[in-house]
Amino acid sequence: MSVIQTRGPLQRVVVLIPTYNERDNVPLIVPRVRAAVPSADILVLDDNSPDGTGDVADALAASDAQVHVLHRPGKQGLGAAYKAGFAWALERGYDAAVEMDADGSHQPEQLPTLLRAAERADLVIGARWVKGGSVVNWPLHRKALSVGANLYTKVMLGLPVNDATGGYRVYRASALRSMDLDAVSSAGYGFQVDMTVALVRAGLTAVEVPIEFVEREIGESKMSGNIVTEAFVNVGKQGFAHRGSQLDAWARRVARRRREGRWHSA
Ligand SMILES: Nc1nc2c(ncn2[C@@H]2O[C@H](COP(=O)(O)OP(=O)(O)O)[C@@H](O)[C@H]2O)c(=O)[nH]1
Ligand SMILES: [Mg+2]
Repeated sequence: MSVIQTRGPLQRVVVLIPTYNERDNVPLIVPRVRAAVPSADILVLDDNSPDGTGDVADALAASDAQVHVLHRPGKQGLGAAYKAGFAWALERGYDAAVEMDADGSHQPEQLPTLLRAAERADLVIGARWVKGGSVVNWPLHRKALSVGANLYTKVMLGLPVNDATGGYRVYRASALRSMDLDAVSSAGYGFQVDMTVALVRAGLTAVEVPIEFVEREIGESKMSGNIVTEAFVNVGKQGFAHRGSQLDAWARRVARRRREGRWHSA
């Protein structure tokens, strides 16, 4: 990681909350965010949820000028929703965009700590798999999947973070502007990994802050086999490309040293 510089406090923050069938969670999460960080705005990114989440969010927005809703035509995945949210935030001149699940897994009460950390980094990841981080109410198979996915990602991509799949994040707007967001292709959970890769490629810094992740109590997870497969295949492809280019660079170095050695001895 390069030298950590103070980047200054964040004045205008927007919390992006993607939703798909979260009608009972939205009225809980929105007031919690408003109470935890009263200055922050909220943008609910709803993919035309069949359960009417969009209407519930509209009702909240109608009574609070700091709550906004972006209605999208249909279910296009978490990544696509966030990319639309980033564009919305950048157009409106926010200093930072927060990623937060609607289901209460990412506790708004921990957001002030994440925002403070963002004064010294381009990206802050609320991390489960670091000292002080934890997961509440996850069955063993979900824990194993997450730990395994992070290990796989670390081995394949060599990223300088321990929870590359974590979805509770703060991005500084300046970072989003300098990242190649078009290169971020995953629609599902691989999106978080792709974003981390894009950030590191842009020469930016990430820090991790331990969080307590609480499994949802209401509604259903949208995690599916397809989403896991997409992430696995994409990380694998990028990993082979990354490790391949490292091998290539190493082979070139060896060849150069051999040539130079020959010249020196000639
Ligand atoms: N807009 C939108 N939100 C989604 C989509 N898929 C999942 N989400 C939201 O993303 C967040 C995390 O999803 P969740 O199902 O809780 O995944 P899990 O925590 O990994 O089990 C929740 O707020 C979901 O409502 C989608 O296709 N579009
Ligand atoms: Mg969840």
